Amino acid sequence: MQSSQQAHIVVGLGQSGLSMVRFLVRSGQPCSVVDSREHPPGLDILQRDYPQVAVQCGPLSAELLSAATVLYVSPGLALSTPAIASAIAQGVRISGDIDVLAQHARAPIVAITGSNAKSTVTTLLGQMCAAAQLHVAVGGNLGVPALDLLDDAVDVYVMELSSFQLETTSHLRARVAVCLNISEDHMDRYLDLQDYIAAKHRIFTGAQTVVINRDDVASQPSTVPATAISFGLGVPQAGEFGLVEQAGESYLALGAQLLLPVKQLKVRGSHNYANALAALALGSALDLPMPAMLSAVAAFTGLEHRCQWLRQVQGVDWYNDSKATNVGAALAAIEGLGAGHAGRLVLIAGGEGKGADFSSLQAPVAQYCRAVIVLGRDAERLAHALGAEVLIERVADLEEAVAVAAGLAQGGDIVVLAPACASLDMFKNFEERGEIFAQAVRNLP
Ligand code: UMA
Ligand code: ADP
Repeated sequence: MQSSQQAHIVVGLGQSGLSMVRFLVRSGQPCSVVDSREHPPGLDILQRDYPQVAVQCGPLSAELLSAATVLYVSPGLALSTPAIASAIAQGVRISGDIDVLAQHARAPIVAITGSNAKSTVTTLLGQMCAAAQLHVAVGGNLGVPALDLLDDAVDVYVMELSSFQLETTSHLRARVAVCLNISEDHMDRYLDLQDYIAAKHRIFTGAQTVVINRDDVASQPSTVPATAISFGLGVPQAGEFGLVEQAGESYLALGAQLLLPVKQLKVRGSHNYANALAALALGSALDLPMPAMLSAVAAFTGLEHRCQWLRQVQGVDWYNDSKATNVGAALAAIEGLGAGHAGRLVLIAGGEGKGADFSSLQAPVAQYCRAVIVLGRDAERLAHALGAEVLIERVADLEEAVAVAAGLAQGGDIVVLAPACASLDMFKNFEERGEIFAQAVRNLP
């Protein structure tokens, strides 16, 4: 293990840690790695590709970390982890993969955070940039780790950033930054909602332009610069993105200029219109041509596991919203799908609740749901929060949930998996949860 005062230590050996090592080795900077797990996921790759990089697995040593010059901390590790906190107290510099990307990228960075819709808006903006013939790199919290995208041929980086990544990022200076929305998430990691919001708002540090959500005050920076571009579901003022009703039709609009009737979008629900408007605002901050942006919006079919329609069985529509890993996303599904279907939703929910308060689900569930099927670690806590106004069924796994839902739903109903919880108590990730659900739905007679 490196012991000099110039030590650069990568803390955590998941995807971010490995990409950090790849970058440091490529740039000729000596580094070592620590991970609190005995068998971190990237260990085999590290030992095969970088035998010269020392690695120490098992409980983190405060003494070792405090002797470093810089710690590149992976997002899955809180800075309050005692060994990291004590290194910070000794004056050790903290960085992370996004911070390093920002210091080395030669092209502008679009930085996208928020409690929900990050992946959707990041992907859509990436498609807008591609439609505008730009060489665009899309990734970050979504897909490819940031430093694996670093390339001088890139014209623009479109980066989805989590609050965890932002905690270790001090040099972002994004060309344009947005916090799409705020609702409670990751309460097992933050002291309270304000602490979580403060991490999210780090995205605005040094940004040239910001995009703001007019409908969500908590998402807005404390000082809104004059160059800000806004989006929201209301009627837009000049220079703002919003929705305009004309002759019984609703349009995406820029001020008074009608851009596209929402019925031409391939995704439904007001949250998806907000996402399209956010991407248009970000694209306009990059000066993308409007026709290219609108062709991407019209072609966008949404992402898998996000309120995705699966099939209709005996008049019942089945949706997979496995990515609804927090209460805000589950609310968007219940209210979006439930509009016009009061009392006709069968909701499948539960999992690892991340310390969330589920009480805001009670009223919409009572209004829209015929029944709720609960499972996973926080099933009882969720059932308790939903109260006695709705039928609640408890099940052991997703296959049973699908069978019970099929028995409860009647023609014209909607069944949706929108867990309001992370998947990690029962599944590898939300994708695996969504795939198992979709398979069970495909198996229905
Ligand atoms: N861990 C330890 N000890 C360590 C290091 C990590 O126990 O020493 C644990 C963490 O607590 C966590 C897991 O290992 O449970 C993974 O942590 P990590 O930091 O190694 O994660 P990576 O593999 O680098 O993946 C991270 C993001 N994961 C997290 O922030 C937890 C991935 O986002 C992201 O795609 C990837 O970097 C590339 O940028 C995933 C995610 O769940 C999809 N993100 C959260 C979310 O979207 O809600 C924030
Ligand atoms: P993120 O990357 O922030 O998790 P995703 O685009 O993957 O965002 O969507 C996560 C969840 O949030 C999905 O359940 C999706 O249906 C829901 N969602 C998408 N857009 C919004 C929005 N504008 N407001 C609330 N929930 C949304």
